[in-house]
Amino acid sequence: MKLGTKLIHAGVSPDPSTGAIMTPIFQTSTYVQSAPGQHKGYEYARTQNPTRDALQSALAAIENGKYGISFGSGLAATDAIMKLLNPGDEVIASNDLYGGTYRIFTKVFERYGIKFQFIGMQEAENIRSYITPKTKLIWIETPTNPLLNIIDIAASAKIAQEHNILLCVDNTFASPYLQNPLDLGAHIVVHSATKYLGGHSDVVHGAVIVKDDALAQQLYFIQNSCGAVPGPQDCFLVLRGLKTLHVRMQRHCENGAAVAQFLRQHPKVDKVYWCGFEDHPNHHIAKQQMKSFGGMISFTLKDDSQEAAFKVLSGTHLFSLAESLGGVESLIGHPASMTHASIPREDRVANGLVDSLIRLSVGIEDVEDLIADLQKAIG
Ligand code: P1T
Repeated sequence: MKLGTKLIHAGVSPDPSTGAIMTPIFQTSTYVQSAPGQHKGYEYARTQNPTRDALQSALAAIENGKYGISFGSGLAATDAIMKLLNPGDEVIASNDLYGGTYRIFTKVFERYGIKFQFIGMQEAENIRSYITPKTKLIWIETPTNPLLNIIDIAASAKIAQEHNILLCVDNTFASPYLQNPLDLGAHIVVHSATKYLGGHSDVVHGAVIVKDDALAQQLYFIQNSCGAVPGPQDCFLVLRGLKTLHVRMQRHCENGAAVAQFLRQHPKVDKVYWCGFEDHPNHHIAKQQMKSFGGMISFTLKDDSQEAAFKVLSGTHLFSLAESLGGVESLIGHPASMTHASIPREDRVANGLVDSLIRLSVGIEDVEDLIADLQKAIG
């Protein structure tokens, strides 16, 4: 079955009691048993919920995995994956990544004795020199947030497999419409479903997808034991969002391409970060592993003062100044003070995330209006 059909049908079937085509929101904390131990497969709602079950099955299907495990946020999903590790274990992570991911790694899990190395992975072979006998996990985002670097998933997976290390890919920026990391050899896919999967800026949600039975059992155990589960209404919203992911992503990609080209020819714009440009350092890898190039773009102005960047950030109307991404409406953000403020400035700047960087999540409005909005703000 192809992705568009899976997005609409996977995991859902008419409600047996009424025929309702939409999966009901099972807003309940518990389930009645007819005698101790005699129940319909549901005992307590932290452990199981039918709305969550439908979503988890759909998530597994659209990432070509076997198991989907849902969480209350993308970071709760990350938290669960990190709990697969033990004190003393080491993680190699890409040096450009969501600030909240950096924060949970360095401020929470380092305290529990896990060691992190943040490295450039544009050359996947670079990973090899950081592997030690204690390395248990390689963590990548691709495209990265916010600099849109591309990391070769298949090459990273090969290195991980050779050393018996888990490879986790945060697929939030690409979504399963653009790439399926499990098909390229990754062991774990994680999503902030708050973004493209939900797609309407109305829910916070996280997802983990795996193929391996034992890994899935460990993750379900952590989901239930630690309890960072999503509510049924949020599961319903993500399930509904999924149904249009392919249609939305197609437009995000078209609009992203047009906005990237517009910015690139603008005389006041300096660098434009978008993996669809032929001269993007890893464009050839993006072309291999992605179906198209997405709607996330970052850029700087030739006037690299904070004042000039702030003028653009507060000068758009259709692009709303806000954290987050992947919704139908366009957003503009300032990573240094917003989404990536938790990364120390010297580390940020060393990796290219300068104070004047502006990030766009290009929505699915009419692109002529979006370009006019940017034109007005940039001047
Ligand atoms: O916000 P939450 O659902 O907990 O997801 C965290 C997360 C994980 N991974 C990536 C790649 C992300 O971009 C995020 C959240 N990012 C933003 C809020 C942002 O504006 O970049």
